[in-house]
Amino acid sequence: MSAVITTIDTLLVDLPTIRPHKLSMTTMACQSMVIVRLRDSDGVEGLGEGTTIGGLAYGPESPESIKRNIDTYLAPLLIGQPASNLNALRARLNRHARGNMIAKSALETALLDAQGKRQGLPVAELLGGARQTHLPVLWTLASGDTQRDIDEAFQRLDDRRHCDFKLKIGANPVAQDVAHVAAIKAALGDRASVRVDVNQAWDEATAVRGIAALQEAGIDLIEQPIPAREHAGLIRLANRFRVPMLADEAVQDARDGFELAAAGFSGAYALKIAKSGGLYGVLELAHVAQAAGIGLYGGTLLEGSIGTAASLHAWATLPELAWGSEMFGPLLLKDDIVSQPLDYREFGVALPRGPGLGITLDEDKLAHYSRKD
Ligand code: MUC
Ligand code: MG
Repeated sequence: MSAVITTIDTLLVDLPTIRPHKLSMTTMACQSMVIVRLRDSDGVEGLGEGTTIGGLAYGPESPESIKRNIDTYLAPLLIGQPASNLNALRARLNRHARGNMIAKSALETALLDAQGKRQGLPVAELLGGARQTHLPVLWTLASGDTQRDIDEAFQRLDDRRHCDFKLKIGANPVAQDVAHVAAIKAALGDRASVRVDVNQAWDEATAVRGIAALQEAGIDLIEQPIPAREHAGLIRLANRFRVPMLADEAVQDARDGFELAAAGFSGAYALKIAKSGGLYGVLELAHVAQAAGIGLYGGTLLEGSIGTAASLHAWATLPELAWGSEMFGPLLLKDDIVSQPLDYREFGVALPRGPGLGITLDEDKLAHYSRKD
């Protein structure tokens, strides 16, 4: 008889960051993640992670709402169902629960991990097979201090850890942000690609001024300069400047990706399993982007090792990520809850091996960092 889903437990885990991480809408000192442990009637356990940035600063789901909505609404839809028909389970969740993409992503990750373990296959193989096993990873400079960011960048270049850098801007007046970015780019020169993420902080007129100066300073990519829903404005900016635009908050799923491309956007899309409700949804978006000639970028909501591994299994199935990836979440955290950390080297990260996600929990660390409410 095929296995059914028997229990789904969720835990809130708070891990401190190695330094303050400053974005336009929040400064993080710790990352909070919801860890999902799903068990099936054949004894197989699947792990998942649902993580966002800064409570409600990034989007409508908070760590606490993700946990509560899984416990109250989503887990009961899955308990007792056959564990291996992922398409049917995904349709069931989407039919009975709107939105809650991060929570759905955490559950889908756990279902895929369990299915991979059951079949003795890595998640990338369940998704058709890996086309790359070492993925490029950039680093985000976001200490809030120009000299500290420059020192951090040189350290990572010297360690052969990262050679592309993303700068978080938008919290300060545009002239101050531009001076900060230009100083970092001037210090790094041709040794590194420097990009910026404005996280929706500018209006279009400010974006025109800011992007003109950033293009002049040699910046390679401008991420989400204006609010997510201003698709027409993003298209105007993409047409106006030589430096490409990266749509992040503007594209959640395949439908957004289709609409933006059909309306004339050129540039790149940031893929995030959390935005698209899981690995299947994010690959649908990737395939729409590929059909429209839009570049791909493997994005993160600063997940820990479980969410990062899940994303890597999805990105590995794609032929090419024109803009690489930012799957550095675990490196921003002081500690980890897995027994074997991801293998970061040579400016990238290795796709984990082994069945499922290829990740094992460190139960002591998990207990230590779990929120005790
Ligand atoms: C975002 O908006 O891209 C990715 C890297 C980082 O530092 O923040 C995230 C979120
Ligand atoms: Mg972004």
